[in-house]
Amino acid sequence: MSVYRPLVQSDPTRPAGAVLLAGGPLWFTHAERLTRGSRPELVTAAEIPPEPLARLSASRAPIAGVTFDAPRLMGILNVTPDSFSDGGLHHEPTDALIAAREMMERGADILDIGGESTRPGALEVPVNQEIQRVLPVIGAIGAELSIPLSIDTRKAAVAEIALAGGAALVNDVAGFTFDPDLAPLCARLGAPVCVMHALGDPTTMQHDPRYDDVVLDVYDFLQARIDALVEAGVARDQIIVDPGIGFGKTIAHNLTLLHNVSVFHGLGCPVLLGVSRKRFIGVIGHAPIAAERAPGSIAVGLAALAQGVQILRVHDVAATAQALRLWRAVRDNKEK
Ligand code: HH2
Repeated sequence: MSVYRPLVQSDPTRPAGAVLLAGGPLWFTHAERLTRGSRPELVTAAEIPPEPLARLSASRAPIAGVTFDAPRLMGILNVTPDSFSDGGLHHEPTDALIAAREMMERGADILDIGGESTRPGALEVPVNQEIQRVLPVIGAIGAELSIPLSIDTRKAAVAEIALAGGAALVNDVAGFTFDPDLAPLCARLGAPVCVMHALGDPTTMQHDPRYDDVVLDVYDFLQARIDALVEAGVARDQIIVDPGIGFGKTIAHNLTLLHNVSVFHGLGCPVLLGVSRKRFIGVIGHAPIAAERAPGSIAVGLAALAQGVQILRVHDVAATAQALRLWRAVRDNKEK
């Protein structure tokens, strides 16, 4: 089976035969056909079979009230003592609320609340402790701010309480493979989901990860998880996909996925990407301190947006939003 990586363009003047990517405004006339064990082949859009072409081009439905006619930012709010870059900063609901308000005012479209670090080597947090961390924060933000909240959890018990408390999306870094009750719960409650690829669990995932073909392996995993979620009753148009940068991946794996990221549009879902402050940014960008990795994170994020990625998950909302405004102004030759 082949998959198609659209070669995405953005100029307002489009040639005849250009196909809108995910409903526009980006478009493509050619794609790379990727097949296991073969070299990529350049094909025209007209050579892509109807089914994959329809998935590449269809508009994406809004999810949790967020539309995908423009790039969106998901602000990260970790309510953990040990997250790799913002651990311990937002432990108290009042601190989390201040951070949430600032992210919202500075350009976040959605906030992702997490009570369990999934950095490499992290240990599992007991359900009750995870709930005690996230629930007061979700309550405090929901009472004051009007912004969709995502719960970053692998566990049905945590998701259930977070959704009842006002969260609007379930973001599972284990791709709904950790807790068999999570997908049926989301289906029952009609909750949208973000399904991310990870190889192994956080405790061991960076111990020599290997792939047959990293792009196609991650693609096939996400395709299988979409099928399983739909089978469990989750609406297909309420699924976001994420290749899971840094989760069981070497730097070379991360770079290959990022270089080819537009291939994931072939899954027919909005694509979310989390590169913010991750280790490869520090290594390639010569920035050993995680909090100093905004420039590299933004550079990688903008490159992904140029390939049509719909949502960036970021720590540095204000800096990313500023970069995004300028990037779009120049791309579209328009001040606003
Ligand atoms: N990365 C992290 C956590 N959740 N969710 C999605 N969908 N995609 C990601 O890339 C992703 C994620 C890890 O980053 P962070 O939350 O900053 O750190 P920690 O896991 O240490 O809390």
